[in-house]
Amino acid sequence: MGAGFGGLYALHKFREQGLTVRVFEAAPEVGGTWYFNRYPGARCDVESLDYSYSFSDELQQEWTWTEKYASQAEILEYLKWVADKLNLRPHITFNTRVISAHLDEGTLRWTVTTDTGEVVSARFVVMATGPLSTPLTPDIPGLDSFAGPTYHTACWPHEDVDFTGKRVAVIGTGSSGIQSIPIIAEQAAQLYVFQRTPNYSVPAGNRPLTPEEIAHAKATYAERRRLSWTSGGGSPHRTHPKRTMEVSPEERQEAFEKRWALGGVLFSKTFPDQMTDLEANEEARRFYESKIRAIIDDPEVADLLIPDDHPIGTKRICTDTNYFQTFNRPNVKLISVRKTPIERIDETGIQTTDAHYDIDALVLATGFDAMTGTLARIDIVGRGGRKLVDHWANGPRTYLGLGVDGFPNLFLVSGPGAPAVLANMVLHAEANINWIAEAIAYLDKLGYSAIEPTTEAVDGWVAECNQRAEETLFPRANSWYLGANVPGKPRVFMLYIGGFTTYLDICAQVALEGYRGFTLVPARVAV
Ligand code: N01
Repeated sequence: MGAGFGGLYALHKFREQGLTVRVFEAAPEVGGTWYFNRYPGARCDVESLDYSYSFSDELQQEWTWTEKYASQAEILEYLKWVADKLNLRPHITFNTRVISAHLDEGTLRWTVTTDTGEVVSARFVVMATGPLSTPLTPDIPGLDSFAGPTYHTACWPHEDVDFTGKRVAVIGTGSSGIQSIPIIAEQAAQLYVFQRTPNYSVPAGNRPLTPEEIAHAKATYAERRRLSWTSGGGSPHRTHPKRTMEVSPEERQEAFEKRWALGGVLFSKTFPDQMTDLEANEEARRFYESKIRAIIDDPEVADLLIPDDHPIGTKRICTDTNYFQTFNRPNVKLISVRKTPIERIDETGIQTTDAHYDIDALVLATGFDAMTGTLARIDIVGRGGRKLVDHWANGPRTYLGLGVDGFPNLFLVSGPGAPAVLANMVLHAEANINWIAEAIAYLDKLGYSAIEPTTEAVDGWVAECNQRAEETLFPRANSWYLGANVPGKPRVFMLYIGGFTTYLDICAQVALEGYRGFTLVPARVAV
């Protein structure tokens, strides 16, 4: 399911292996998250040279990225190009959403039903549905009564939206809000930014790639990829070799400056202890604060924009272009929803506890029901008629982020319990799919019909993920990593935080030991 980075590679890989593959995609085009998230300013926060398929040298030699951080439009073009080049489209059914997947315990096959009424039977089901693919609309009274257009960043219209001369409100200041606000501010007559929690954001330092940089990268791609595959986060950059307080203040400052110049989210990995030691984190936070205060003219606005409720990096650091400068513009007003909460939305605008803001258009940059939201909206039923949503009622439970007990032959790509968004998502998807492909080949070679993690293995992995998270500062933030952005969602850290390369080693070792922690069902006793 899904024709984004994960689904496209899965289709290619499985087909190469001689399997019969069908891909269902809700959108009319490939791209997944990069098809839907086309809001103004949308671009990736991982460098384009790294955020691209590594499995084919031909692809990485032929495609040429134009900017350090690729725009949504360029990434979408890339994925369309890959789909055409690898002739993937004939196997993808577009405009089709899977509504259910039910296990037949007798045959251990899955019956998959779509919203177009198609029913298919599959031995394996691979959920490449993405961790951030179900947009979250806030439960604000009166939202539907607003008379003007309302846009969600994650399902932006495909025709141009022009805010010229308009009074616009943006609710939400996560990555999507922080990227779109500067562009909307350039167009709008008046922009109101409704911020609940201030976020850390580091300037991208985006720029065109020079022909020399591109030539060098292409000549040394193998090494760049090797560094990425053996890193903590799937990119070729390494943290400083020493801990934060082991170095002199001058060396520390220099290291932070260097990371700042690199731009964006990797600032949270300047030193190896930054996300585990509060004193180290505070050094990074202070450096950050001095940089941001220097950008913002009004110290009171700066006070509102600088987070004081969570350590830096415990929510994904945003990657922006001119975000903080935007608040120096005369046509931009920041409203702290913490100080003056939104009471309701009416026909003409937004009513807070102290004012009414008249607007012509409303932008919701309010995020996603992440990691589990999309899976929960598909009726997935495993052994004994048990629904995945019930199985996960207290939070998602997987083994290696790849499999679920009671759901044989159902695989997840970048699922809960994997590093997923804590790593470069393209390499992460490749790694998961390579593992799944090898597992299927192993089953077929040795005459097994199915693979399913044991409950014991799942319990162990959930405990491992929790323990790893507890050793870090991450649980101190009310982030979507913990489901904290969705009212009523169990507060569970949903990612494996032990590092990309460590995770890959564990997955490889499990396979090497004959799929330790999985039950393999011999074909003849599949009853
Ligand atoms: O969503 P978010 P996002 N009233 O959940 C606010 C990836 N991504 O779409 O923090 C008022 O981060 C909410 O406030 P609070 C990336 O992994 C990557 O921006 O809950 N405000 C928050 O400010 C990222 O982390 C890229 O208090 C409300 C905002 O809405 C992830 O996607 C670009 C509210 C939601 O922020 C999600 O990012 C974009 C309410 N009722 C996304 N409800 C790049 O690669 C919610 N909010 C650069």
